[in-house]
Amino acid sequence: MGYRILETDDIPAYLGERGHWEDLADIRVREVSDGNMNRVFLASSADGTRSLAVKQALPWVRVAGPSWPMNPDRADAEARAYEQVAKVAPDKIPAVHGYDPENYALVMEDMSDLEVLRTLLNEGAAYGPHTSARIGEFVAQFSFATSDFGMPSAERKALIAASVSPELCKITEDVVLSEPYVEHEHNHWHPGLDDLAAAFRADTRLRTEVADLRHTFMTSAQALLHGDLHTGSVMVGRREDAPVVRVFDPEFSFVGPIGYDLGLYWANVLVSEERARALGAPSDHAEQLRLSWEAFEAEFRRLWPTRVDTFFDDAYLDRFLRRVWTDSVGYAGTEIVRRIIGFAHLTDLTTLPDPVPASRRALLLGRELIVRREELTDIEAVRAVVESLG
Ligand code: SR1
Ligand code: MG
Repeated sequence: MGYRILETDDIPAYLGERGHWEDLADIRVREVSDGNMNRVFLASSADGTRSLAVKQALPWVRVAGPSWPMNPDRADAEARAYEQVAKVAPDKIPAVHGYDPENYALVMEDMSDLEVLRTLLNEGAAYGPHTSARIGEFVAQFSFATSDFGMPSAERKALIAASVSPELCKITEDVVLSEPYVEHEHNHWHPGLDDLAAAFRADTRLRTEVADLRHTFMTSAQALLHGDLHTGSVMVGRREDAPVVRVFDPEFSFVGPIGYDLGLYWANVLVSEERARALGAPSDHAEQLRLSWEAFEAEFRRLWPTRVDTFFDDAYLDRFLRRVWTDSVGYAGTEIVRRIIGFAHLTDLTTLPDPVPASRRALLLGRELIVRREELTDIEAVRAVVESLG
């Protein structure tokens, strides 16, 4: 790919060259790469008063290595998503100090005073009253602004064209929206799930419903998405004694169905609930779908009077939100299933003393959400499915 792949020792000079750091003698760097795809470095001054994060996309999937090449222009998608969110919800993303498209590197706010939501949940923390509401608002603000309701038609068409992200979308179309339902070398699962994995591959009704969700993902250009909004893409904490929620890592961003973002969050919430249940830990997890949906809907409705095209009337808003709800339920199901029998699993389940009972419940829940999404028309209906799992 002919660009400079940064190592820890390169970061001081790199930050100096890019004008982000002057005193290069006073800089400490450590690599904190954690996700599946990229490298992240933290640079800080010796007294800790200054710090920055540098994130670089590699020309392959980080956890797989060069055997799984991947276009680093996913960093362009990430920078573009941050640019759009910064216009409408700057308090919900890290500050971006600069993007270097030649080296696919972002220089951003250091968020190491915050914690990854998944990490906290795995340690037994509650969500608290703010996190899911902020996520719902985030999805509403970002999606409204980049939809045909928030953006003039010509500008929207330009955004759609600029945001086409074939390789990253193909990952999702494969690892989330097809591979778990067929034989594929990427798939793996706990031997205690052999029967369910086989049953899912043989389940023609399930396959057709996943095909429908996959086609919607491929064709429904509703709004610019985060594209991978799981609990590992959210950081939480407190600053100046106020709760802070930051969504990060939008490299899978593209113009797609809004329900994909909400659904991914819901899936990860529901899996975290299964972890808490398996450990017998009291939790507020069961409240989180409601909190996120109510905040999403309230914010979308609050923005509606500002829409740029008033041919879309109030009755259409109701219809549109119902469609987003139904898509969200379905995509939540696909995200749960792929995280248990597909390529990339969740530590929520894999670190349980016995992952099998919770994984079985989650798989069955995922299937119900996919195949019954049209009839699960409200929170109570989804909760009834969760509680019916026994
Ligand atoms: C090959 S990438 C597998 C998963 O990691 C990313 O975080 C996305 O969730 C993707 O589906
Ligand atoms: Mg990620």
